[in-house]
Amino acid sequence: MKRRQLLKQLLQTSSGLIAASLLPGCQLLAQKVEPLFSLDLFQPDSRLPDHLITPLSEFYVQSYALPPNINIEDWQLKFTGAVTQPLTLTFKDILAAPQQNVYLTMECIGNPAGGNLIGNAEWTGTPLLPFLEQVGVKPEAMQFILHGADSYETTLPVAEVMRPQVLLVHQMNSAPLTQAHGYPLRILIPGHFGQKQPKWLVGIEAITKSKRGFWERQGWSNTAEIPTHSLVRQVQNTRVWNRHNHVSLSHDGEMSWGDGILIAGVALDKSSPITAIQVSTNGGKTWEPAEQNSPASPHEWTLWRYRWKPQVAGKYTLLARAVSLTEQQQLEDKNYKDGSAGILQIQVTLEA
Ligand SMILES: Nc1nc2c(c(=O)[nH]1)N[C@H]1C(S)=C(S)[C@@H](COP(=O)(O)O)O[C@H]1N2
Ligand SMILES: [Mo]
Repeated sequence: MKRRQLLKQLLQTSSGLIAASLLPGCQLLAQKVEPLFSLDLFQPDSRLPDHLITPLSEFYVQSYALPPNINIEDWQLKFTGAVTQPLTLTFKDILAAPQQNVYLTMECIGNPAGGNLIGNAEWTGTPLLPFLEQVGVKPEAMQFILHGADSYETTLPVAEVMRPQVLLVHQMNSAPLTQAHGYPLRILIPGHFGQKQPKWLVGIEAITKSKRGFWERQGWSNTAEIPTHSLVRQVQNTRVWNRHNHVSLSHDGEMSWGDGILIAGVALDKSSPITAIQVSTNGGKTWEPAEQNSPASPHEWTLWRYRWKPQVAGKYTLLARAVSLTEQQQLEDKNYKDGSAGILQIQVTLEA
């Protein structure tokens, strides 16, 4: 088989996960792409929604191997290593613990500027901390290894995992996790890229020295903290992303540019609120403030919109950058293996 044919076949696999794992940063081929934001946002009296949930059909899947097939009756979560009292939990134990819902945006560290390896969901689960207190983490423990049933592993410092925000989750948008997204249980470690959040979680092991995980051994950031960054997702009624960043608008007609153009997107930071979104329609020469919502959790993406009122036809380069309490997004990526924080350039042609 020719390489092109092979790629085509891989891209057509239903879950897209083989494609995604063989070709880092590769986009799942879009079905019909609906606008992400409602054009009602164009009405002056409208407001940005509080949450924007990524439909399951569009939520990226990134798995280094095929997903394991897990029988819920056999599934166990084992706490081992440098702990005083090793513990084994069944799925019933997880459901019997206090439950909470959180909105959290998951993004792959391999997501290029403006890419689609990002999605937002409401997750349901229980905090990990009480279980760790129950097992008694020994003072000499330095890190935890988080083990997936597919033999995936990643590590984090003890203090990072022993935060009250760290959750064991079994539902995504009020439905059990699908097999591709980690059924029956995954861990959420807020502030970090997806690689630190194992799916099909089966083991939490305290270790007394440091170790690198699967992707970290291949040079990806060992801290994998999410930088301050913004992504343009829509120009008028057209979705935009890294592989679809040219938009042409006519002067007249229903979706013309004559009455102004809606630009909308999302922004994310590791742990602090997004304080400003700035939009440039001239390739970065000047910047204007966009309007944003203020999610209760800094781990859910911030939504923003900007009304552009161009006066003359022509070609424009559109950029959006995010500012948080700690950082301002830069134009170029410093090191893509730390996660992309670069800015995608959107080319907009306004016809006369
Ligand atoms: N067990 C396991 N967990 C995993 C992975 C994996 O391959 N195996 N991939 C990680 C990576 S790199 C990312 S970006 C997220 C993706 O989560 P999603 O597939 O639910 O979007 O899962 C993470 N958790
Ligand atoms: Mo990832």
